Amino acid sequence: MEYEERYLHLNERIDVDSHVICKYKVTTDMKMTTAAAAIATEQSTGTWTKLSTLNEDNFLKRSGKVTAIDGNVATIAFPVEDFSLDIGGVPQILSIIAGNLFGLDALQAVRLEEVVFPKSMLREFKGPKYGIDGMRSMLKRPTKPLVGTIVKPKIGLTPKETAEYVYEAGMGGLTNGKDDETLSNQKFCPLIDRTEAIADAIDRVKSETGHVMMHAINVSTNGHQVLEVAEMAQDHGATELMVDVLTCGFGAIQVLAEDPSIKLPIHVHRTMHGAMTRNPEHGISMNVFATLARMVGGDALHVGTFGVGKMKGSAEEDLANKDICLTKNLPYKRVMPVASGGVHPGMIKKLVDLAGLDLQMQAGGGVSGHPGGVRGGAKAMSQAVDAAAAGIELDVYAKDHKELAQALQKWGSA
Ligand code: CAP
Ligand code: MG
Repeated sequence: MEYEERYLHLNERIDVDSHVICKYKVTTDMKMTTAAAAIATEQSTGTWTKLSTLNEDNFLKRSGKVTAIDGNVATIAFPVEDFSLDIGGVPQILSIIAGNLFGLDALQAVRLEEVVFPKSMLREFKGPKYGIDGMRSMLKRPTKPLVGTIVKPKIGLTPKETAEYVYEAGMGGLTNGKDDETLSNQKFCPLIDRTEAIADAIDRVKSETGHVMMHAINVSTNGHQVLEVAEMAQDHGATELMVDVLTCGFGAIQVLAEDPSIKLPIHVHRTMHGAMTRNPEHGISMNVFATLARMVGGDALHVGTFGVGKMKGSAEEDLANKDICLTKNLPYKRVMPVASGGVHPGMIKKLVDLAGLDLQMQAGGGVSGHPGGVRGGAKAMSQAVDAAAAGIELDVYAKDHKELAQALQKWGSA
């Protein structure tokens, strides 16, 4: 490759305050230095050949630098001035750190494993409005894991049926409910009718028992509509909003988190992430998406089930996602990590042992598939969380808790 050696800055000290530093795992027949230089040039100043227009000054200032090669992992530092946050934002960040490089024919596969932003760039984002502490305080739940459900079936229930589900879930002790990612404003369950009915159900739970819960209304939509739809949901009594971050884009979260008219926490769903995160050799690691989701202001984020539930993932990978939600290295409120996907009461102790108490457990089928119905399932989930938070084995706790015993009998324990 022409110019290859000029992109190599191995063993040089790179100023971490003026670069975005990315690690790429590369599968290639080429020398790793050549492959890494190909990524650095494609994603910064260059293209595939020497250019008459690339002068010494802009080359030195603007080009990505390969700063380390460790086995098949290349570290590339991109100058902070290559990024345009006022106009461009996260879409432009992604098109540098995770853009054309995935299609380079010379690489069989490449995966963006990690990104570290300099403080100056992090300061341009505000992070979550509420995060873990804000959500805990709204829900009057200072230490135990939050415990929630996804209304199932995913689609098909009417607003009244959906609200009845949420009411039963609240009466069974759940702190959180949420729409599923494919529920929007279909004729069988219009968003306004559903939002109002659910708000009423949540009020009924509160007035009958004092128990507080929230339910995230899915406001995922086109870019030009998201603020309007979120305001509409809020005006009709929504207590939380949900956005599918990868189908809508990170800007959808940012506009809701930063707009002063929106007062609700934002639950970040990651539907479609498997297309990019699942292949260990190619794509984008979930921890990159978690970093961006926290920067733009998500309050709760799906991080996986630590290798326990129905979706592909591992304890190691999902703990790394959770760490991004909590790390003090990012100057924002902490994001509530959400464990969802095939969760049922028998998994809760294992999830808490693996990931701790700052977690939102969430079960759809694991609540509404319970023999005692939604209320029975909600009670079983709540009992499992209580047991796990107190360090008690589920089978021991189940001796005095009928609903948990029924759940363990139906689904076993992890
Ligand atoms: C869980 C869920 C979530 C998945 C997505 C579902 O339902 O609502 O969308 O958790 O996975 O539809 O599958 P169940 P992830 O509890 O019934 O499985 O959080 O890994 O993106
Ligand atoms: Mg779902």
